Amino acid sequence: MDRTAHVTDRPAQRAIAYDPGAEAQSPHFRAERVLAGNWTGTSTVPSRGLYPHQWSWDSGFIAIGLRHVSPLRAQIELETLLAAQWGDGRIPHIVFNASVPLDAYFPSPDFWRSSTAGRAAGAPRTVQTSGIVQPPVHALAAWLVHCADPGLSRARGFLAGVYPRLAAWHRYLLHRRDLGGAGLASVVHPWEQGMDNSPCWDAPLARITPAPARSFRRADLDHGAPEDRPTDLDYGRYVRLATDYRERGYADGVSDFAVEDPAFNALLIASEHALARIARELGATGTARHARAERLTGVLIERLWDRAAGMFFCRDLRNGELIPERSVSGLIPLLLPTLPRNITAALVRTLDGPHFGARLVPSYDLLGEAFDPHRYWRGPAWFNTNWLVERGLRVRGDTERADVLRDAMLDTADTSGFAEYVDPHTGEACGATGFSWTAALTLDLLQAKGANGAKGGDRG
Ligand code: 9WN
Repeated sequence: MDRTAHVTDRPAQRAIAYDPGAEAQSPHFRAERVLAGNWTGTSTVPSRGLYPHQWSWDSGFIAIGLRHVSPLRAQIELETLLAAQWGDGRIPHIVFNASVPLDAYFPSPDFWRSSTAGRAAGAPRTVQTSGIVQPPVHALAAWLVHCADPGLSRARGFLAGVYPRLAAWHRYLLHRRDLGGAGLASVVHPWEQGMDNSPCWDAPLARITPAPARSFRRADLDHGAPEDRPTDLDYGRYVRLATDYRERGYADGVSDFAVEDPAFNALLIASEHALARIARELGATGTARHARAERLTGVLIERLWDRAAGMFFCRDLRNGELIPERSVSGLIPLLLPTLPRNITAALVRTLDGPHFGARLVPSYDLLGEAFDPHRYWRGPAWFNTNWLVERGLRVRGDTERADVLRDAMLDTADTSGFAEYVDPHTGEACGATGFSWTAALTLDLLQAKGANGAKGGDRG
């Protein structure tokens, strides 16, 4: 695979040159423009100001949308990320761009010190990365990217190049991160699960002594309103956990924060199914991977399903208990093809009920004590999680609900200026605008809507 390729932003330039008048009016054009503006030549930043490097799960979602405008760029997006994989198989949550000033984002490369502190775990020597991970959406993304242009993919050997890396990534999660010993992967930092300040973390984080506020400088507040962002106390704890992990050489084992999360594991299982399809395309059978994914679905239910709540919860491995907080994470297993009918029916009831029934699916329980419609992952609706729920409904054949959610997402994404997150009731924009995965997933939904009309489709 060609990891050094630099491609220009041809699709967007073409669109501008061909039909500026009509195109400029379309959400497709505006979404494409966001991605063009955030493209660096080898990957896409989530947001020019707030997140000026490459993020792991962002790149997965970005590639899923980008495949409709440039399958080549979508392939390169994933290849660039995978080129920064560590020897132990982990895909770092941030790949730093060396040309961006250190103070543009915190924690910066001089905090993580990956090439020195991560040496024993096989961190790359030339590129600087963080030492933690993010949800494993990558194999699913790679498969969908392949399906968008199988000819190009085969000609470039895209799947053959990414397959060993994706397999090593899943091995890392299934072995080194099975801290609970039941087969599920655990996260050791709230940033790893991707929903940084979710109320699910309040209890496990309360045990962590925060790093003193004067020991670090947040860069996020230069770009975002403090009331939309995590608090200083949250940040103190994030810094403490990351520092301790770094001091252990990023070795996995006993950790003060260790949680089994439903969305993280559902994405791992969905990606394991995708890896089976990739293996098949490459000439193997893939049967063992499908079987493993099915087995893991059973473990997910055994470990994290809460019948009374009608959804999945997180499990805190420090005390072995379920965390009784309703997060959108607990609805995302709807994606899984082998979930029993009674569980999917309960999840759909929960989705429609008072805890989650809004214009867009909120990140957290509308009735929860900690609910805040504007603060980051404590209530606002995010487009990646809504896309996953929409896909789950579609997988179940629930076309009507999926169409309603899709249309609300499309409308809100465009009118909010492709916001990072929005008020789940009003759609009011929060955080950054021109956010890459919001634009990318808009393109994916528009494509499906265009291709399949009101019926939708599986976009595979
Ligand atoms: C920390 C990039 C990332 C997303 C996360 C989101 C936010 C970072 C931050 O931005 O996290 O990784 O600085 O707040 O919570 O899901 O991947 O868009």
